[in-house]
Amino acid sequence: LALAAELQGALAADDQLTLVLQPTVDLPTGTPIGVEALIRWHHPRRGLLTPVHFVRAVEASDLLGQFTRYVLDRALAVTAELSRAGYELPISVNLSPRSLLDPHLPTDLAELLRRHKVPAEHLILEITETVVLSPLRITDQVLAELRGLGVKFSVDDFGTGYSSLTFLTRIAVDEMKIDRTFVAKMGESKQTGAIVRALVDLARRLDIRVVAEGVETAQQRAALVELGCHAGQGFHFGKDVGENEIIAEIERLR
Ligand code: G
Ligand code: G
Ligand code: MN
Ligand code: NA
Repeated sequence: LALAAELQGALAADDQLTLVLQPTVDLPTGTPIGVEALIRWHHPRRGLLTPVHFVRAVEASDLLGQFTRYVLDRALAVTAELSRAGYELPISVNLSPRSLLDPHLPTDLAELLRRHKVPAEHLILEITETVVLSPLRITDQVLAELRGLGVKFSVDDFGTGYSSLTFLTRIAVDEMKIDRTFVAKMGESKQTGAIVRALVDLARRLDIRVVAEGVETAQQRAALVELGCHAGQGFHFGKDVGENEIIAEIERLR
């Protein structure tokens, strides 16, 4: 059976598709300021699958809408749970660019936010720059409606595509995430160091939050703080944990 066909069963099964969660922290203090949701598929035969193994197939199938709603539903449930535990932390959800061609997404998302009683500002939609590649009116319409709900937008993996700068003019973005390939090399390569410096500077001039992905060492953290980078995410602070471990993880980081 093709992966996309098996996804139908996984969406119904409820225990096959789960989220792992990774905190985002305030870089100078290390205090948690948010949580990113990442999908995992516990496939009955193939074992644990990460997004690289199946998201492309989902995007090409007619199950993308259902999949996207499933992830949003589950992520908002986590946020509501954190809120009940006393932690008002926004959740970041990765959206497939093609979801922005779905004209029903904004109304369905509004309903999910209501159902989970999560304020729209506590949802950050992470979009990779490839969205820019579909300069369609429908995408702009969906983006505008989502923005109208009050949800936030983040440009993910910033710097790896070729339309980054255009993207920043296309919608009002609230956050830029510097791709972890830059963070990994910033200490060794003068060129990469200059790029990270310029990206942090750009974000600050645009008055948006800048998050460094893949912070693995104290040196990287210190260098990023020095450059004025607001936030970070990475193994230096904590790796991703399961849905029932996230409260303990937030408490550990506080
Ligand atoms: O968790 P992992 O490192 O394997 O994630 C790799 C990438 O997969 C992420 O950077 C993100 O772009 C994508 N991803 C993770 N979760 C989701 C999801 O729920 N939906 C979509 N469309 N992409 C996701
Ligand atoms: O594309 P996106 O940045 O959303 O992908 C998130 C992925 O990055 C997750 O799969 C997560 O496991 C991985 N990740 C998170 N922190 C680190 C890190 O410090 N180093 C590396 N190599 N990967 C990380
Ligand atoms: Mn992401
Ligand atoms: Na990403």
